[in-house]
Amino acid sequence: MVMIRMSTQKSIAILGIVAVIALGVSLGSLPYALVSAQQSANMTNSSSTTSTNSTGGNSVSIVPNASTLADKAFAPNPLNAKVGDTVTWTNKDTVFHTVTSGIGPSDTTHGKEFDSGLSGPTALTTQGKTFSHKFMTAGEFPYFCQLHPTMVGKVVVK
Ligand SMILES: [Cu+2]
Repeated sequence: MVMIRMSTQKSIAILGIVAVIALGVSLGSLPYALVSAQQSANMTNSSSTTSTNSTGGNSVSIVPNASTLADKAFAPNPLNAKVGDTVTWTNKDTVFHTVTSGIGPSDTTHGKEFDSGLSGPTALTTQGKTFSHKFMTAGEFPYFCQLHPTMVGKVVVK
């Protein structure tokens, strides 16, 4: 009886070990499955990001009739960029606009980060004029038009 019980315990122990090994194998393959799933998800993300960048670059348009379009005045909005990227805005409207950092005229630091200005060589006075700014730090950079402060946009730098 003792021997039988021993062997039963042994076989239970062996079964247990087999079960642990089987579990280990299945658990071991689970992380691999998750990692490969994440990798393929990342690859999908990065390829879609790449295609967005290759078509849009770091260019923002001030669209026609921008003064009436609020957060649709700038396209794309928000613009996603990387640290060190230069973003170029092109005035595709027929009237004078500005690209001025800050959330609006009441923002006491408006224009500190960047400002195409109300005069000077970078002023977006007419159709086709461009203004560029290089972003050296990560963060969210809201901007607006000084002439039509309802025009708002944002650059997100990562
Ligand atoms: Cu404007």
